[in-house]
Amino acid sequence: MCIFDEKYRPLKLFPVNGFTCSRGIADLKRNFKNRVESPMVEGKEVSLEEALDYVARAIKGIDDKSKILHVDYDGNQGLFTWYYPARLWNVLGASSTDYSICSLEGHEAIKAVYGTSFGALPEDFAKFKAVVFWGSEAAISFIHGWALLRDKYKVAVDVRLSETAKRSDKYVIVKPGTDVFLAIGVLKVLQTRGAIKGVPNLELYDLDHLSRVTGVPVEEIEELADVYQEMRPLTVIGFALGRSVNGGYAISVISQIPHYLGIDRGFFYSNSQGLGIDFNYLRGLHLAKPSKVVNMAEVGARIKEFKLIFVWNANPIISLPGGNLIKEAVEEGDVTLVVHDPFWSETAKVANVVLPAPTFLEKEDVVYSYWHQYVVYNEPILPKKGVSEVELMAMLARKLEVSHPLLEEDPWSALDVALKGTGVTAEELKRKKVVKLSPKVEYRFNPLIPTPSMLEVPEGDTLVYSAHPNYTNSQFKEVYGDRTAVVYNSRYEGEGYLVTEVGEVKVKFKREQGVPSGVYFLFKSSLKNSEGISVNAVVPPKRGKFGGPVLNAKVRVKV
Ligand SMILES: Nc1nc2c(c(=O)[nH]1)N[C@H]1C(S)=C(S)[C@@H](COP(=O)(O)OP(=O)(O)OC[C@H]3O[C@@H](n4cnc5c(=O)[nH]c(N)nc54)[C@H](O)[C@@H]3O)O[C@H]1N2
Ligand SMILES: Nc1nc2c(c(=O)[nH]1)N[C@H]1C(S)=C(S)[C@@H](COP(=O)(O)OP(=O)(O)OC[C@H]3O[C@@H](n4cnc5c(=O)[nH]c(N)nc54)[C@H](O)[C@@H]3O)O[C@H]1N2
Ligand SMILES: [Mo]
Repeated sequence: MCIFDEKYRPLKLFPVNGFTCSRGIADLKRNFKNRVESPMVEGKEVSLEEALDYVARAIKGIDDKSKILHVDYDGNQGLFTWYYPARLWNVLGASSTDYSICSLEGHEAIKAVYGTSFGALPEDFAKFKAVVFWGSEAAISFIHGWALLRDKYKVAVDVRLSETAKRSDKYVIVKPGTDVFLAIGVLKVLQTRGAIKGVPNLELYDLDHLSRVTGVPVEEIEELADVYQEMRPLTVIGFALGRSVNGGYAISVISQIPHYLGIDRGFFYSNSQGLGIDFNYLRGLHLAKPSKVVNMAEVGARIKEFKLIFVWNANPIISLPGGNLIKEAVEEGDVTLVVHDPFWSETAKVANVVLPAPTFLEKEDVVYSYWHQYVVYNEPILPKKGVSEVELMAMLARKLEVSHPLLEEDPWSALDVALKGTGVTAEELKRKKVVKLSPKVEYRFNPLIPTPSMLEVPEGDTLVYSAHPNYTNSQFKEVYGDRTAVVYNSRYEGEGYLVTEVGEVKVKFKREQGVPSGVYFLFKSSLKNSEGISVNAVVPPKRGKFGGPVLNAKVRVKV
């Protein structure tokens, strides 16, 4: 392994600057563990031909193709791994998810204000004196951004004493789901001081009331306003916020603070949708659309609508609300589950058919970022195991005897078209291996301050999550161990249950300083309990105002 470690190093290029996280470091080691070595059908090793025949038969047997659902997410952010393969399913007229699980709520909320969710670029980070990490565990989840911001004055707004809060100059602890009220409080203080003007609806809110709802003393709201007024910080808006109650409105209001203060590109959420990469073209949506689109919070709850689920690049039994319902439907024989994964994920373990996928170290791909404008040509450095997503979908198309212009256009040609709006070509990327996109971003401004009747006042106990340094969601247990769910909180120790209106799940509770009363915190890398059931089994299929799943569920505890 040392040879690889010496030879393959993180790019020295800005803004990655030659270092990586504990997962990047472990990738070469992980590559040889827990791999799906051969295609499997109903627990038996078979040839790829046999497995594909089985899948093709199952697909042909379903007349109404909307009863086929493909579930794919971001296990690997390659354009050929994740996006392009959706073409086959769109050509077939299968159902798709809405790709909402991670960040849709925030994207839509910011777009409602600015027409784009594109914010500060790494190059912009340098010009700020200060930064507010709002619902962002950047010290863990965003280490390259964190490193660039090392010398800035830092403020964290979180529901608990996060790593980021501990390592910041100042922190504000807010009650879960009340960030929108805090952000309105900041605007109200600034407007009262005359530092900003023209913000609508602020007269509908009273500062003492905002303080009570958020649990943040009035002086602290004023101090946060001081930071905004005096230091004109960058605001890093965390994805976790979008999955909280009132999450979309919280993000839209937070994103408006820099605008009212006249801070240019003063927020960063995720720049992926403003880079100019035409993801819809890669997925073939210009010529073929899914027959039905299902919100990712509802896949479990709506499982009865489907006969076959095809999963790649995702681990939905663990990561989606009601993932346990997918598992139960497979076990009862109501649904055929096909999984394409390099590793024996929890979802692969219960599948009827498992197909081995190469890792990113073993295949050609093109990788982009949610943050910077570099696109990287990913070349294989290890012998390939299994069959790539692109190959797999082409083979399946042949077995199914479907042809369509979308399937005839090879991935590189499709990429070339998809990059049209970015200022680079696929040929240039292949030649230079790393290219910098030049996104054209246009901003407009539509003020969006919700009135009190548009908001929920959260009450009771709330589940919250965060990224763990050693895992990417459910990945990397091969290297860092398979941990089970521990719920950090202020009151309980030992075994017990999390209870919601959709059920209960057994977990371990652990008292932890820095987790306020009413907050139940888990690492999203260990959602699975000792019985193999994900905490998502009790997360109801609830959607936010902008369509994203609300994962920060209201819970009761039973011990
Ligand atoms: N309750 C709760 N649920 C959550 C969250 C939370 O905070 N709380 N977080 C949410 C978030 S932010 C996200 S992004 C989602 C993530 O949800 P998922 O995308 O389901 O998460 P991962 O655990 O990363 O699973 C990715 C799978 O892809 C596989 N994979 C890796 N590389 C490749 C490849 O090249 N090809 C193929 N075919 N497969 C590959 C991995 O082995 C793994 O099994 O989970 C969400 N779920
Ligand atoms: N090491 C590592 N890095 C990762 C990942 C990983 O799994 N591991 N996952 C990647 C992915 S898929 C994503 S989406 C990003 C996510 O990265 P972030 O956007 O940083 O989101 P989270 O890590 O989910 O949580 C951020 C913080 O939000 C806090 N929080 C929860 N609810 C609320 C609330 O209602 N209000 C406020 N103010 N704070 C709240 C949590 O306590 C936590 O400290 O990270 C990416 N980076
Ligand atoms: Mo995510």
